[in-house]
Amino acid sequence: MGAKRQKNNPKREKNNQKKTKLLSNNIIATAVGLFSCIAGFYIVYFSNPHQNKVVTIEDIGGSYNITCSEDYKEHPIFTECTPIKTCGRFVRDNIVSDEEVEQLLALAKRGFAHGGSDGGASILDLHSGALSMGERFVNIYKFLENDALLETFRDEDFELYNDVKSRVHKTISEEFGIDPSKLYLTHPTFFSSITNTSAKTQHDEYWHKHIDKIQYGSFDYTSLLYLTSYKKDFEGGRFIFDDANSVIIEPKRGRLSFFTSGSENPHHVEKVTSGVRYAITISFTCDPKKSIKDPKIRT
Ligand SMILES: O=C(O)CCC(=O)C(=O)O
Repeated sequence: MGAKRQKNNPKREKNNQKKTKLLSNNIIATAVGLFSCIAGFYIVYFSNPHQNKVVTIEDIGGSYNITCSEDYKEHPIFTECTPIKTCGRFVRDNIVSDEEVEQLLALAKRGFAHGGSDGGASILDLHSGALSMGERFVNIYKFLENDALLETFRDEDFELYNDVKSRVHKTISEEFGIDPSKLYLTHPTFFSSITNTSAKTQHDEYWHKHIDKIQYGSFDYTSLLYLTSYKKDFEGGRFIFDDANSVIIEPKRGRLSFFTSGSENPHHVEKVTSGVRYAITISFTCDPKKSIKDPKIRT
């Protein structure tokens, strides 16, 4: 009966026709969307041999070479050092001992105890003295009284820090075939501490994809020495190279990762979801004008 009434009502019939047209348009759009998703899935599936699998740098042998980007050509070139022909990524787990990691971690914790960012990502730079504090930075060498400074930073800690830096310098020089006297420590080289506290300023937003050569200018070789371990001391916070295979480095105590700093190595750090992630970023340049000196306690 209802059907008959509808048949006799031209306005309603027109509405029904409109609805049917809309419905068939929606079905076509859904089908096209579904097809694109399936096609997209197959393209990714077949072009990425590591699909559905976390590819850690260990899976691919701890190191590999990649083609250098053009970034370095926008800066002075030092033929014996600048990464023009040889670029790559490495991980080494045997550069520092467990005891040395503990000593560096204790040093970092004592330093950060005097400040710390309100937004969860803090830095402590022993070279310049920069320490995150609230939403800004202070110079810890000016901020602390002499006694507090000497209690926080002991001579033996600075000796170890400089010694570890020299070992990292030697390792990078050897792996990339650079004369060590042509490779220099550069700014910024710093301890970092990351928690899951929400970011308050741009400085706290460590998780964006970036390229060190573009972000910092002076960097030619970046290294990271991890002082705490993924899954043991913190969750999240893995280091990810943002290219086709998204190769992942899982931080662990004493693990050194190093790589050329240009666009061949775009990367980001996942958000830390719990615990505290401590690391040291140790940066090297081929430009002697951009070199920095080893830190000294400045009382
Ligand atoms: O701490 C890390 O693993 C990387 C940090 C980083 O990407 C940076 O400081 O530019």
